[in-house]
Amino acid sequence: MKNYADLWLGYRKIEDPGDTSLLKKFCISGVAESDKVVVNAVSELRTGLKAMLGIEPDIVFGSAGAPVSINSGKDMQDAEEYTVSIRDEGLAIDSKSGAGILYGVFDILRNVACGGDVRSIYASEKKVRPSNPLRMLNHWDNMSGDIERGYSGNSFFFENDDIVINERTEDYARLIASVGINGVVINNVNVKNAASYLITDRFFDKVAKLGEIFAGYGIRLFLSLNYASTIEIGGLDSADPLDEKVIAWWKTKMAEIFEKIPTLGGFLVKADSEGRPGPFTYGRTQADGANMLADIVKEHGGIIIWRCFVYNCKQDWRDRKTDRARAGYDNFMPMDGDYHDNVILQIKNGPMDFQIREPISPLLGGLKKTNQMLEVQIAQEYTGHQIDLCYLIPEFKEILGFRTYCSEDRDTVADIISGETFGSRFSGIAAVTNTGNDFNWTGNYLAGANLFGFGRLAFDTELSSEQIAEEFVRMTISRDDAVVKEIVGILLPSREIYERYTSPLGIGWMVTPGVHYGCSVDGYEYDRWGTYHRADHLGIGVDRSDKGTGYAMQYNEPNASVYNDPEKCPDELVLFFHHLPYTHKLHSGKTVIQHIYDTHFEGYEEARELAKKWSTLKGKVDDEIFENVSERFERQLANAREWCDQVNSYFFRKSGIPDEKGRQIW
Ligand code: GCV
Repeated sequence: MKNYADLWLGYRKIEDPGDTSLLKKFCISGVAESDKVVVNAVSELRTGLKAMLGIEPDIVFGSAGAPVSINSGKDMQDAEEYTVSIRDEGLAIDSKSGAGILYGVFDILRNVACGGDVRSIYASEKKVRPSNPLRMLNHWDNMSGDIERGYSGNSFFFENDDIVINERTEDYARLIASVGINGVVINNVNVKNAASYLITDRFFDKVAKLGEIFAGYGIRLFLSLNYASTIEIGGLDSADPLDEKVIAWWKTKMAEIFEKIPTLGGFLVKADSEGRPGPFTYGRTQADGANMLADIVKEHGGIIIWRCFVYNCKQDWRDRKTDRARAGYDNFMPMDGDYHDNVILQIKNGPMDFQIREPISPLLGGLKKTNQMLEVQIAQEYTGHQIDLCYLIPEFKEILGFRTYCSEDRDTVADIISGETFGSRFSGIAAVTNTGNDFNWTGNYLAGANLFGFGRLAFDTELSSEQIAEEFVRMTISRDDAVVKEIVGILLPSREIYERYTSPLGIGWMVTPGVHYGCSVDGYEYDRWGTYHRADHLGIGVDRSDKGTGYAMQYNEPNASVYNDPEKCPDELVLFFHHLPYTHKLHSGKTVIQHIYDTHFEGYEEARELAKKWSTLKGKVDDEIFENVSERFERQLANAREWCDQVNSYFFRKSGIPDEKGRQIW
């Protein structure tokens, strides 16, 4: 008996399946039968159909093309395309790669599991090409076994400074491949303990084994790297990217690493940020650092994913022109075009740090000559720690749909990261993942919707939040239409509800310092001199207009002008960009202060409604799931109450303006 849940690969039996004749015969073409990914795909098809329908299908193979080796670029994305069609009263799956066949299999199994009518779904040939070349999960798992910003137990990769490989490892690969993930970084970007660096002889065999398991599901393994490894483990006194000794050390090291771990895709690097070493120490640029490593890994087919989360966490906020939000753009824009072609810059969705509402980073659409990747976070660091429900897919849809005005057409974030806008070979999307070794993988069962949804959306950015939620519920919890409707109805508004009882109008950061759960209105940990929100008795918000920090001007027009003007700026971001009197009228017609009061009271009530809806599902969903989510809702309500009371009383006391609806403010 496994000590973890199957989640959406549970393949529950279908009692009344209707016409299943097409599912008895399959023809797989374009690939070799012996390809490891194809072998896994066939095994999955058999397992799924047997469990759901009791069918043991005939599977034949058509002609095979030349084998495709897994890589991280556009050519892989092309090879991952698959078609499913009806042929000779059976189903045919065609692709140029094993991964494509695997995705075709999961397409069919998903439709069966969701209760779809296979005959009509595949009546005309279904051709699917992933929207993004790279679709990655970033683990912030430490070798000790704990997870930075982990809310669902410990790591299932590491324990006591060693690597764990067991049945769960393979099932994890299956789970994430089933939603289209094709890259995974297994260790934290904060690579700290030199004694347990994964790029040392001590770990090569096990990392290679992990790489093979992932490769069997079309997933490439990546590692986070300590930029100063030359010093930490190399015995050198420098990590200067232009120093010949440093370059020589990396050349030898990389040759060894790629020889020992042949499936490795490359590295993810956090440099010059939050205490991590980087090229700035040597007066070099981020491009110098990234290019040095990229040039060396190139001959091994590797890529360097370099994070743009570079800011000075020790900045002196008393200087009102200094602004953390500006840092990404200020540090990376001047070198647009300097990054070599196997470097990808990985950019957090917002300029700060995964707050519940931020504008889109101006680097996305600012950079025009550089490979770009979007980084989002499904680990709910600032969005409720997988205690509070926060279905993030609607937020990701907004991010992807944002028009950057970086070109005449195809200018959305989705267009840019797909590689289409600028014709990039390497691009894509990564999520800081929300998994751990809890029985249900994500702490809260419903947080599984973010893991499932991230993968589905990364694979097909056109899918709606609703469709993704519905698939998740049908595959993971219940096929009963009424139950599905209820749970989808709980998931969909949860992000906006969370926003309402926490941070209004884009203000952010009012969380308990360090922990990032629970309300602390003045809690921004990096400003020892004041408050992040800059509230006084007259007003609130950060002036990022051209009269303030100038951040608004980092956007392309017309976005810059819209954000720069409080009259044009969308309400939900207005305090991110402007310092405004509490009496300022929003587009909604409400004053800022009344908006704060209303959203907090409403948010709390809406959270209560969600919990109430969930309570009606007792006996209609598995008890384990029911109890897990109920217990989380109980904690969420206490948290929401606390937020509502603290925020409202804080701003009532600051502003002296009563709630126009006369509600009790504590
Ligand atoms: C992995 C935030 C988090 C850190 C995280 C960092 C990052 O600051 O609080 O835990 O470090 O982002 O993205 O590198």
